[in-house]
Amino acid sequence: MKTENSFTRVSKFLSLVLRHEPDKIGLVLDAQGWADVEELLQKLHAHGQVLDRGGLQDIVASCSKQRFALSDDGQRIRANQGHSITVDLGLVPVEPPPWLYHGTVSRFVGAISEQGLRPGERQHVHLSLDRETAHQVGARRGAPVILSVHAGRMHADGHVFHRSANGVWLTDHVPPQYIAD
Ligand code: HQG
Repeated sequence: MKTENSFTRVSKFLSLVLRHEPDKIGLVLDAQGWADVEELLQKLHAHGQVLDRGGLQDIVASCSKQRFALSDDGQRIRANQGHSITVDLGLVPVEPPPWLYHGTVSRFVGAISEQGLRPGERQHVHLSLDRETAHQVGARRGAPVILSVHAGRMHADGHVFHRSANGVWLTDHVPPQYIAD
C-alpha cells in the first residue's frame, strides 16, 4: 500500500482549502483566491494540521506541479489553478499552441465525444502542453486515454485560452468537433 508522508498530506489538505472548501477550516479567500498566510496557519493549527511558515514555504517551493503561489511580500497564498469555487485569477487571454492534450479514461470518452470537454466541478477544462503530462493526468483515474485538442483552430474561431501560473492551459469548454484521438 502506498503510504503518504505528512508533507503530501498537508499539501493535499492545502489544495482542498485553497481550491474547494476554505469553509472547512473557517478560512475566507478574497475575490482573487488569496488567503492571509498567518490566518491560514492559525486555522490549520486549530484543525490539527501543524505547519509553520517555513514548512508552508517548503511546500510552495517543492511542489513539482507548482500548485501554490505566495504573494511578493509573502503575506498571502493562493492555488494557481484547479478551483471549484469562483475566483478571479486575473489570467489574461493567451494564444495557445496548435495542439493541446487532455488525459482522461475510456469510461468518459463516449460522453466527451457527444458533449465535448466540460469543466465538471472546476472553473475550467484543463489541458496540457504535452502528451506525457496528459498521460499522467489521465492515469490518476485508470488506463489513460489521450485526446488531442485542436486549440489553434478553437482560438481562430474565437475561443479564449488562459495559461495558469504553473503552465496548465485553461478554457471554458472544448466542443467535440475540436477533439481528435
Ligand atoms: C472528464 C490535476 C464526462 C475529464 C491534474 C476528467 C490536472 C468528462 C474529469 C487537473 C467530460 C474531470 C485537472 C464530459 C470532461 N463527460 N466526463 N463531457 N468532460 N470529462 O479532475 O482534467 O493534482 O476536474 O476527462 O493534474 O482530470 O489537482 O479534471 O477525467 O491538471 O493539481 O471529467 O487536476 O491537478 O476531472 O484534472 P478533473 P482533470 P492537481
